[in-house]
Amino acid sequence: MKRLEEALEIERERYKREQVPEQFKRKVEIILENLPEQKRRFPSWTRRLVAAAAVLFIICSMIYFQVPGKMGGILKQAFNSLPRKGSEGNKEEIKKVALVEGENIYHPVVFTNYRNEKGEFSKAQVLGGSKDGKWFSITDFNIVGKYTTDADFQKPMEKDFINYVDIDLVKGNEVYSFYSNTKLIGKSKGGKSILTIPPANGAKLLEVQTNSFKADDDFLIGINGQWNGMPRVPEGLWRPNGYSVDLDNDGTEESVYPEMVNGKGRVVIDKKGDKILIQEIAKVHVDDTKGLKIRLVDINGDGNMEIIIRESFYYGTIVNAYELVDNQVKKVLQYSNCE
Ligand SMILES: [Ca+2]
Ligand SMILES: [Ca+2]
Repeated sequence: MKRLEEALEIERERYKREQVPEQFKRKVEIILENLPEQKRRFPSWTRRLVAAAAVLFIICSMIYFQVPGKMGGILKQAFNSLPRKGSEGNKEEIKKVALVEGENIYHPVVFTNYRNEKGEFSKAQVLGGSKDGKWFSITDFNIVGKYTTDADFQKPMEKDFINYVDIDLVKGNEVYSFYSNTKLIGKSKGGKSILTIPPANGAKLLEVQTNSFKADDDFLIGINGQWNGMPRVPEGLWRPNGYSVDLDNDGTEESVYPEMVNGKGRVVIDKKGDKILIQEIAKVHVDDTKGLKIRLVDINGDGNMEIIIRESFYYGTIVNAYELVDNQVKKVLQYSNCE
């Protein structure tokens, strides 16, 4: 740069000596005037580095703020989970990453039939979950906690101790959409898993506390997922606990109802007169609207509606979920706190 300046200075002297026309002199002056500014510029490699950093920053900003839906949620959660100075590890943060905006990858299914003293629903029982077309039971998961085995439960438990456990099926902070027999009631956020083992059958059962809410029904199914749990709306039949809806979306409505055959109670799917047995039930429940409940909800998000049957006895509750595939009924999830 300095050499160029000197060269121009020499040229300028030469112009003076040789009586160069005014317009050429002016050109030299302009070049010389602009020299200090040129000197201030960064070398080219620095400029490239700054430009590359700027482009990278813009791309990251776009991803962080503008990518819609799940991906945006994942990135935000991942960003939020970065260890912060002064925080004690990031175990809690990692757990949050597994949940994208209240959604657990195992899509837990819960039911509730318990009202608190204010008449509101504030806790729910876990029925199981599903992921990538597979059904999951509580027993498919590792459970980590203070009391997790039959033997543990023989030990004395502290007063007011709540047996929170760590299990991938329900991490806490899941948002559940609760459905009644014919509609979506609303959404409620659930807490961490609480493990119980009823002595009657030794089964591992999970309960979650939920934000309390009111409903004009007394048996609700909660799903954790973005899909519509009631893609087709069941219509009540004239008989108790009977509903009609196109369960498997094949264009034909199925009726689901309890009936008595040969002295035995059962729930059937009636496909225009062709009956498919779903489950045998207690005789007393056939005409009973309190002990028996039937709900039709898509609990795994495949567009087909599952049949959830609850039988309630003085000594406990049994809830089974069935799916209808190719006119075959298959039990997919179950809950029982009695024999
Ligand atoms: Ca159908
Ligand atoms: Ca389904």
